[in-house]
Amino acid sequence: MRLDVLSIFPEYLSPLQLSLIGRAQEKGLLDLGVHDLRDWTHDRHRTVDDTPYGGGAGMVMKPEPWGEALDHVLGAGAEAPVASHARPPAAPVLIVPSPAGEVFTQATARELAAREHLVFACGRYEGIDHRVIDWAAERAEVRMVSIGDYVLNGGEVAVMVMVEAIARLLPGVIGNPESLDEESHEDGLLEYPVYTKPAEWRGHEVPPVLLSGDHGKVARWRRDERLRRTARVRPDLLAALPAGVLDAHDRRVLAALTEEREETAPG
Ligand code: JB8
Repeated sequence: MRLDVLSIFPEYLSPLQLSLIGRAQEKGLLDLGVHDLRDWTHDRHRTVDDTPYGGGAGMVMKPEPWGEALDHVLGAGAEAPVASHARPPAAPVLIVPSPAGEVFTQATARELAAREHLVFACGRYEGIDHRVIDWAAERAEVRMVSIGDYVLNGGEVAVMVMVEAIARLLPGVIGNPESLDEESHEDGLLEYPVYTKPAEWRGHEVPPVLLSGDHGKVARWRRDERLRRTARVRPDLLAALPAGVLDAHDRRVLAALTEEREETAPG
């Protein structure tokens, strides 16, 4: 997979050279290019921003440097407008972090991990002149993406989050890919709590079932803990589960939770 990141703070992206993503690059699984948007300015001050049409606070990123930068990273084949229905499957995806975008989830990470070329455009200030997004949509699949309902100063940190979530899904990046299956958000339930040695620590014991050696009981306990935890912390996830994910035992565990809550409810 080829990744290109465009930013006026390319050094913010240097942690991507470390650890998981750095090793994936060394293994040739990932080819990462980080580019300084100012390389595509032509004035003495390397200007990337200007005042907003219509007035208002803050500055807006000028379209011209973005156009030249995208010409460069999208490369040949991106010159002519291509209708969305006519775009080849290997067409690049342009990801634009924005609090106004669709929410990035594990499903988004899986979709993007299946693509050949991802380009990330990191905005700053009040964002990028919207004509850049409209123009690019004729050349690439464009997705404005938010990593959550809070506001950052720019897209760089959001890109780090997305690149880590995507890169770890690529074949060969994670040593033990089985560890990907049972984790939070892969099947709509949160992960079960985990423990290691010692069996007793500062007066807190490991749940005895985990020391029992009964693999069936351990699996059932873990499933119950995932259900209980999801119901408690993320009832929205539980409500969104597709039909058929919960079996009769699961539903009994959840019904028992509701009863416990009603018994202890005040009044
Ligand atoms: C300027 O919170 B965010 C985000 C905030 C931003 C820009 C991009 C993303 C650009 N502010 O996801």
